[in-house]
Amino acid sequence: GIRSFDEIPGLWKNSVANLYRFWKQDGFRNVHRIMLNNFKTFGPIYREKIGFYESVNIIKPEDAAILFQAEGHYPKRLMIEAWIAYRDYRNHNYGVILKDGEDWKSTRLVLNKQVIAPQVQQNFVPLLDEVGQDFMARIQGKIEKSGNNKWTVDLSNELFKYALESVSSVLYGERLGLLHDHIEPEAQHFIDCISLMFKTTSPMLYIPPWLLRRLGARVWKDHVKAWDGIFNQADRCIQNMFRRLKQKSGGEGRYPGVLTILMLQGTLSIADIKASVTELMAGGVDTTSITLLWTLYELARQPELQEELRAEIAAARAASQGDVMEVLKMVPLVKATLKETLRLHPIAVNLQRYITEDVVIQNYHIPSGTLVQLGLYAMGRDPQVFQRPEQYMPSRWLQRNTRYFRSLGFGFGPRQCLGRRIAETEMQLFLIHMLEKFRVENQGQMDTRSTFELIILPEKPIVLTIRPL
Ligand code: HEM
Ligand code: 2DC
Repeated sequence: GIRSFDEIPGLWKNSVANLYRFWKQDGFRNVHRIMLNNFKTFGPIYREKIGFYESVNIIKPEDAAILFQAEGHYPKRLMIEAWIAYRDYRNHNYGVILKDGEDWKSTRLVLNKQVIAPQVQQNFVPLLDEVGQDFMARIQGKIEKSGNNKWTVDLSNELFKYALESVSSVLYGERLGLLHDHIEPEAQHFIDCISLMFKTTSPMLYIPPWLLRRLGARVWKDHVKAWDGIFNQADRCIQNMFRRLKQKSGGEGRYPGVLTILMLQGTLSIADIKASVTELMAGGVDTTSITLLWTLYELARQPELQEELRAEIAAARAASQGDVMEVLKMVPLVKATLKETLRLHPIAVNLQRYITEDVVIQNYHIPSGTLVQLGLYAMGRDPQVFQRPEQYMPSRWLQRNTRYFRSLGFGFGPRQCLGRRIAETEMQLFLIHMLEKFRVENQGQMDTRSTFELIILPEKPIVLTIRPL
């Protein structure tokens, strides 16, 4: 017979005690490791309640399929209360990340056409390609300045700037100039605010922001400061475009960027456009840069893999006769490399939905309305899902059996990552240019662990050495 919801194993009966235990384990930074441990203890499904956060957790691709079939017409993921609280506090509109129901759907459909539809990629490619080339020129400059034909560096801030320059070029159709030697302090402040915003969000997953606000907690104050910095800078960029738009009409036929198109089109209100463009700008920095950093970290450990990728890229270049769009169609191993990075180092520790119908998973009945989470980090490391999961091996993605609900780094379905097309294009172009010009090495250091600050990121700086080929 099918077992009941209350028979699901796990720690959910005393949420206050669970929060205390969680806190003692430094759980706020170890969410991903605690999750691995829970699947080991309880099996492929467990129920959990920590403080105010209640969920059912699953790990198998087959169960992910059931979850996403039950997501309904308006898929709803965990609402990040802290992000909502900030917007309410400052009277800002919700953007696409925080919207819900019909309001989410109609906004998302308008944005889809400009940001994620396959046809728009050709608009992004020339912009992102140029940013990629500029980044490589910057590295070359650093190498030359060093005097010993190499550059040893923690690339994270360089990659933040690369990512922000990339996403801004697509949103605003013009360059911010973040790859120059001297950048505006506001831009660096924006980057710092995003990291702080993520970091201060994680405790507020378990303890509600209204409570922390009433207690005058530091974490709430820092969170507000961080979002203020983000909104101010995004607003400055958006206002700039407004002014330009009023001055001159028609920009010599070149692609004007997502923001201008949305404004000229007039389907979304100005407040809605601002809210979603701010989210896209903020969502486009740490995500792609950290994924690229992990990729370089893994490639530094496998020089042979770098060679294999170089060969693929060289062949694609030769066959494409200068057309970058064509190159992107001929580099399956480059794409597999990024998937492999997201398997071992996903940005999102889990994917979640409030299910809209009753389902049966692992022979347990789960009622409609339950928050069900697919443990993406744990699935990527499950030997029953991926053979030899500890091995970084992009070629596994070129086999057929890796297709079914396994490549989920950007989520799934109509609520998947809106920035996916930008992210993938930006990261593919980065790797192509990087491998065409440089070799990446490490200092023979040991494994770098990750930490949870809402997104998963390296616990310690990753130092790499870059040499010209
Ligand atoms: C949502 C991952 C880059 C903007 C998401 C989700 C994931 C994700 C897992 C939730 C999807 C779901 O619930 O099914 C990633 C990864 C990235 C990345 C791994 C890069 C490696 C970006 C970029 C942007 C962005 C570059 C902006 C340009 C968004 C937005 C949503 C989202 C707006 C919410 C969409 C909605 O609620 O309708 N992302 N993301 N992301 N992401 Fe990304
Ligand atoms: C964090 O348990 C862990 O792409 C929670 O670009 C569940 C959860 C819910 C939503 C996820 C979040 C996790 C991680 C960060 C994500 C977010 C949805 C979008 C966001 C995955 C897994 C992210 C990083 C966006 C952020 C855009 C923001 C700056 C406006």
